[in-house]
Amino acid sequence: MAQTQTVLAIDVGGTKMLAALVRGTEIVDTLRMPTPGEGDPAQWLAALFGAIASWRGAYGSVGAAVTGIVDNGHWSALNRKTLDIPDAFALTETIERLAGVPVLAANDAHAAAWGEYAFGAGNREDMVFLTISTGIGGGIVLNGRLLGGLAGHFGQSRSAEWPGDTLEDHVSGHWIAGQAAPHQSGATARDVFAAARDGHDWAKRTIETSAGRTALLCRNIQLALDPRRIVIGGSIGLAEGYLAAVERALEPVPSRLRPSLHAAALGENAGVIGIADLAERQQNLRENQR
Ligand code: BMX
Repeated sequence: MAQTQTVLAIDVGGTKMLAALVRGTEIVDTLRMPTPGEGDPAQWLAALFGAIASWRGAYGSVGAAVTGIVDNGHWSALNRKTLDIPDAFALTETIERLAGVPVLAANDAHAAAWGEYAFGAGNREDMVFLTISTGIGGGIVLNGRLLGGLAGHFGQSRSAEWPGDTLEDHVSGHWIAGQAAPHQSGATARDVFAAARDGHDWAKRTIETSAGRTALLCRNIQLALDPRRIVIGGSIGLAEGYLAAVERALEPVPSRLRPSLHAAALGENAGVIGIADLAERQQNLRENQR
């Protein structure tokens, strides 16, 4: 087994970008910055690599976990309200030019699913990962294999309840913040959780509504895939009280149909740890094929 290499892992979400030097499951160094609201992916990536220029030479490959769909190294948005990415952006080619080492790119929730499966709350059993964050992302690991492409993009689900919108438009961080507008202008999702803690009914109702819709999604995932576990992550999914609210909404469900929910053990590091492992596996495969 090749010696554990240091991988540069980046996680580009709708709200923040995280860069980490990862060795196995050890996070050697990290840097966080907001995902710029304007410009294009080339500018966002140049800004991130500029901020970690001092790490050059410390890593042998890059793993990129990104919100949106990644097809053959090209990056596109499924929901431009989560992050406005132009169609088929040349992601791996751009990062290889910036980093000068091989790159593996995958969807952020897929990467986090692998991280939780291999090293976290997934316990290396058939599992589904759900990130409730700026959007709703998901990853599926069945029989030890991470499904790719559109698999797990539960946030894009449609309903006659809101024609033209997606499920995440009525559950996730953007929606929660939007519900605060009549009560607290400019509030973020984090402010809504604080208002709920302070006893404001409008905030508690907002969180209960979001959690109830997440509970319904989990019930449908259970019927579709019957995973041993559903692991919940993301800034909303891991916010204080959210998972408990989802569990409360599931209490009336008969036990055989009720999903087994677990909080993501790796927290916000699930994506970087997962993509680092996937990138290292690909690097080892390349070296063994030489
Ligand atoms: C959206 C979609 C998914 C992503 C999910 C969570 C875009 C840009 N993203 O459903 O690919 O996994 O949001 O994204 O279409 P996050 O930014 O909240 O992590």
